[in-house]
Amino acid sequence: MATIQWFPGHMSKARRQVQENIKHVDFVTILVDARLPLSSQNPMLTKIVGDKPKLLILNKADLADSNRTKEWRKHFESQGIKTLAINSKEQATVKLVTDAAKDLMKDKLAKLRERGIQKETLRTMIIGIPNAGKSTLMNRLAGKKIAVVGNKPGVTKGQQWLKSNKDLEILDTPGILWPKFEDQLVGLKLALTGAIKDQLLPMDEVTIFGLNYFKTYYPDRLLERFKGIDLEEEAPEIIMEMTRKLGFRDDYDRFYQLFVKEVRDGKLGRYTLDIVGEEDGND
Ligand SMILES: Nc1nc2c(ncn2[C@@H]2O[C@H](COP(=O)(O)OP(=O)(O)O)[C@@H](O)[C@H]2O)c(=O)[nH]1
Ligand SMILES: [Mg+2]
Repeated sequence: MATIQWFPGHMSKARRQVQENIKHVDFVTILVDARLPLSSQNPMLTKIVGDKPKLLILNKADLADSNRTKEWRKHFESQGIKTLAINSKEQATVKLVTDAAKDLMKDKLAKLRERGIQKETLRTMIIGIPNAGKSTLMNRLAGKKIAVVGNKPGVTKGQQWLKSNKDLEILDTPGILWPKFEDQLVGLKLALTGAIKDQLLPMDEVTIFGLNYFKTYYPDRLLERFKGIDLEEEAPEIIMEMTRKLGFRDDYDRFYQLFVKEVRDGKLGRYTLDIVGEEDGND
């Protein structure tokens, strides 16, 4: 779990680092949590990435509601953004990302070929907020052999290109950007999925938000997991009832911990907290 506290100084440093590294890549790999395709984006993403070709990856797709993932991909694609939904823990990811990269860059590569330039290897860097899965994806793409490709002039000293295969190389330092803070609802979503530290928001609020969300969109999951739950009741009553039924007496904190952990671990099934059309990006 990331422990970064973001202050304005850290933000501008993170932004500078990403923008410096972006100069050396052919395209940028933006990693978001598929459960939060908007809420887990950096609020200044468009400005930071600029004109570089982008591949928007919805990671942790194995934890997300697959129908909503489809809707989100359609939404982004309709804005001309190339997307992919993956589980970084799977080997199949390597081919998916490589193929998407080649597709994203096919016009550029064709133009280069016309001019007699045969460019084989595409270079990218992974950027995203903490916990999006940047390290997991990078390690997956680089494979066990972690073939170091050597320093490239201009890239910050000590940074290297990791070879995924003949078509793809990844900068070994992912760009870590800050999450959205201002919006209360976004904060609750980030907390419920574990994208931000638990200390940042009260667990009772996170639990109530989660309970209400599942009540509205996935009531069957609650009924199945918490037998005897009365969905007609308001969240605080449900919490009291369930805490007692689980034998926790009046230790509500214990219920919050349990509930939030189970939601994060997918014990209540796959879910997506952002809904297409309900909110805008705030770039
Ligand atoms: N289920 C699932 N978990 C993932 C996936 N990608 C990353 N994770 C988990 O998410 C957590 C954060 O991943 P990490 O790579 O450290 O994120 P980073 O902070 O962006 O580098 C870890 O517990 C990973 O195991 C994925 O595609 N599916
Ligand atoms: Mg990491």
